[in-house]
Amino acid sequence: MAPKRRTDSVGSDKLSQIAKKAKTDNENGDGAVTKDPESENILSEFKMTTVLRDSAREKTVFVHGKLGDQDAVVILEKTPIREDALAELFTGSKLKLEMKNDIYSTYRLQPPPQQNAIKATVVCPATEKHVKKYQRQESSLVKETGEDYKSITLPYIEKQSFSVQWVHNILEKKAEAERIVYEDPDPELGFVLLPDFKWDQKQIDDLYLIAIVRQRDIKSLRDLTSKHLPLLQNIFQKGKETILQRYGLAASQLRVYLHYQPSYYHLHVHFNKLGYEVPGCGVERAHLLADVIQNLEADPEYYKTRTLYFPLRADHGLLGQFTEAGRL
Ligand code: M7G
Repeated sequence: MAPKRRTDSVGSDKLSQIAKKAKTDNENGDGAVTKDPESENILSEFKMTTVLRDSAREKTVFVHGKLGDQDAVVILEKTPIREDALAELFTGSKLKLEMKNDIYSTYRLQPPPQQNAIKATVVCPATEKHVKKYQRQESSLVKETGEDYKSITLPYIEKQSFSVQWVHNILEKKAEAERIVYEDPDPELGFVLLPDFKWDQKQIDDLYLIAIVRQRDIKSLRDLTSKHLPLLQNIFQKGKETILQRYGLAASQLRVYLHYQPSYYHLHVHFNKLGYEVPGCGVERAHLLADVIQNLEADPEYYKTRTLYFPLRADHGLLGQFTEAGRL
């Protein structure tokens, strides 16, 4: 078996930074954080109220609760077992036999502490929309014509969408500046490529980066026309080149796509390692960047005029708007 590549973590944010954010708003009020090397356990103060969702298969749990007087969502996720950690796992763990039958036996293996990390993501203060986003819910497939977009979706997202302050912080280097993998400063064609916060950067198997465009007025796929082709081609080309140079992963090993609907209405492109089955990479939500480019080359107004389909969760406000308009 070929050894799995691992990456050196490029300065992932420390929990202590989030602690600062939870406790005090910074002077700009933009939630950006400064580096602090110590890691204080703010989660010792976390008072959980509900488990919003958990998955034994994905080894994750989404918990809603309070950090001080603020609502918070904490996501805990067991991290993948790295091949370069196996030797230490075998030699340095405690093993307790659970059962033995013929040639079969199962054990409870207690790894050394450094092998036992859990990735923790904290959203604080969390809005009601965040709580809903992470709750398990049935979804319905919505059919949105170009007209529906203008009359139902656009007015809704102009009023109701998640704040993109975190995106502006990245573009202005107020947060995650040390995590940037590549940036093109051009105001029209430029973008910032950095690890998605779902990726702990410990192994390539679950590689996940996002490219955030510098232009601030492109909300989603729906806003794209042929005039954006140079921007999209630039992201595709430079994103692939950077990932090859930095992580040794060829373009043929990448899934590069946009979400429709996204959660955050500032255009960004997802780069995953092919084969990593991440939520949101299914056909009902992901649009391959290669297809988007081809569609715009064939028809400059493709995404303005096409009927697009996407899933919405039962409690999503936009689903209510489509129902009210008699479009479901
Ligand atoms: P999306 O298509 O708008 O929605 O993607 P989704 O979150 O439903 O997939 C936004 C992407 O940005 C997701 O993959 C998030 O994991 C990622 N993301 C969200 N936030 C708040 C951050 C952040 O603060 N930093 C980074 N690096 N990534 C984030």
